[in-house]
Amino acid sequence: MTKNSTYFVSDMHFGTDVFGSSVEREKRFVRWIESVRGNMKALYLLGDVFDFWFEYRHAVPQGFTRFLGKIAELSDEGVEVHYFTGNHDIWIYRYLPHELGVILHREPLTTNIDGKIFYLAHGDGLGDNNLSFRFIRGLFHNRACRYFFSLIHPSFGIWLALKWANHSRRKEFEHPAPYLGEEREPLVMYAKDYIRRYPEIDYLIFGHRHIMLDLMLNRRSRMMIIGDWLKYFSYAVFDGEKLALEEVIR
Ligand SMILES: [Mn+2]
Repeated sequence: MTKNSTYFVSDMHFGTDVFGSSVEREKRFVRWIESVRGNMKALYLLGDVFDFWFEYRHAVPQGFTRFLGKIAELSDEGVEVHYFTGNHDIWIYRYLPHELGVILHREPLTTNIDGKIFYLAHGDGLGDNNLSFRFIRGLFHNRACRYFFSLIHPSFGIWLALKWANHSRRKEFEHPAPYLGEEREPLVMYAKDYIRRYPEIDYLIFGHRHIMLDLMLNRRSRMMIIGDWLKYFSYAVFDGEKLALEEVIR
């Protein structure tokens, strides 16, 4: 079988058990990869793969063995794997690209896949003017903050980070932000504005919002928010002709 499909997936948040066992989600992810790898030519991980990740000079967080192994296997056999940082795993540097052979993206990417123009991004910070979110995002991207965090002993630093991440996960779980509709949802507004400036874009694909949305913006451009692996176990697939938003069955 020729490999002709490109897959997009995001927001697995591996490492958090707030929505059920992370290891179980990882096993399910690996089963899904196995079920589609026969026609997978490229895989785009669109951010928040890990609930928390930090690279110390000579150490990385424990866990994720099945996921990391499967990604390494894919890239070793020639599948192109792209890794976008999200807002939970921005501190990715040399280790994952070097160890797994993934192509790292810190910014949105416009790319041609089988003749169609795709705009790909995690989606955090796009069209969203929430001040406290922007402040925290700025802090996380600050080099000095990262440096000082790296000086804290990992046993304490990772514990602290996971505790905080779990706190925000729990908040999201209890009060999920509802879809605000086409006129008010920040990512939709952002996409509409973006295609006014770049009308050649065929597909805009985002993660981050933990909702499933498939929306025609005009006769040419279509946007998708591809859900997550906490509630939906969803992904998008482009077979060279059509783009579909799907949920994993088992
Ligand atoms: Mn997320």
